[in-house]
Amino acid sequence: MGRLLVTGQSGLIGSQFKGDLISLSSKVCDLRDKKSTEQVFEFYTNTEIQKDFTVDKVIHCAAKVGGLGGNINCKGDFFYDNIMINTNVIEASRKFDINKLVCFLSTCIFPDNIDYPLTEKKIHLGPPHNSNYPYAYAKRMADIQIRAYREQYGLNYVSVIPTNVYGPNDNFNLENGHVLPSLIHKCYLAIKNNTDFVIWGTGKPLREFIYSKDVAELSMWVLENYNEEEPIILSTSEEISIRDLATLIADTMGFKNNIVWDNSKPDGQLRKPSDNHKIKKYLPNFNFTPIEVGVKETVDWFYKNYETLRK
Ligand code: NAP
Ligand code: GFB
Repeated sequence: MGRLLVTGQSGLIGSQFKGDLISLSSKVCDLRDKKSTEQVFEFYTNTEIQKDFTVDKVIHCAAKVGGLGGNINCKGDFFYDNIMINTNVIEASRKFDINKLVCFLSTCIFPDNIDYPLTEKKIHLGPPHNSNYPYAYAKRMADIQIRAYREQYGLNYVSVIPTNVYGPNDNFNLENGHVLPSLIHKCYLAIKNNTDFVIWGTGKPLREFIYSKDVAELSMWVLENYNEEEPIILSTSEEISIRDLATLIADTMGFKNNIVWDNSKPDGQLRKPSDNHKIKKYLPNFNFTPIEVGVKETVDWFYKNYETLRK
């Protein structure tokens, strides 16, 4: 039984995989570089070097990731980095006999105009939202590469499709971060500086949030048990408006001043409701962490790690 290698292990989701595993981050290897990627895979799968501890399973979390602002401002980087990282990791996994690979997609890669809810079969049925099409198409190509490698090489490589994810060790950057960590950071500064809590857009958009710890637990189940060509959605299927999310964060952090809306900032995609029947079919008793609990734990982590966290 070989070892597990996790790419992107220093990130929000990757850091939730614990135990005896090989951890990769960009400081260890730039996965945009084919040669460096293959050198790392060769090293961890070489029996002469690793003896009985060679790697034969990979959870692939590494990616250039960001919120609405980050995607809008760096469209070229979001395409190039993600198409290179995914192509190199999936090819290196094939070349060095990795038996099982779990690749991370995202519900924002689905078509923007389509009948809701989003189901696994709808991934390629139309263009994604304009705010993140480069990221979305790069991720869709990972799905294509995996389907092609399953057909030609009979490889048991699979993909998961989480909704918006949040939790400890997220990116709390005010420009490029996702909405939930950005609002926690903004609320902290509004309390500290006794100012208004400024939220982008109208507050009308709806999002589904899943806790990073749940994503890691579900992905470990997928690694050990899921063998289908079709990706699988990881979702609570519970939508919350950005307005209600802002209120939840304000209440959790004890903010008492005004919440104001900056309509000069984009709303992005109005909603992307997903259908979680497939994962629920396999794991009918899985208890998703309620958002109130996850937000409280993330806020506590934020205060404890403010000096060193990404911001
Ligand atoms: P994250 O916190 O931004 O972490 C990204 C990870 O990728 C970090 O470990 C980073 O390493 C690594 N990385 C970035 N560029 C790299 C490169 N060129 N070479 C090697 N490693 C590189 O991301 P996340 O939120 O955990 O996302 C994990 C996966 O889930 C991604 O595939 C993402 O697309 C997907 N996803 C995320 C969400 C979400 O809401 N966050 C939702 C759906 C799907 P360094 O720390 O060294 O930079
Ligand atoms: O998480 P987020 O940035 O990205 O959420 P998406 C954006 C929603 O939150 C928009 C509102 O409706 C924004 O108007 N919002 C309000 C804010 N205040 C803020 C704020 O201070 N910062 C941010 N970031 N948003 C992303 C994709 O879409 O979903 C990524 O662009 C990725 O590629 C991610 O897939 C999961 O949910 O709109």
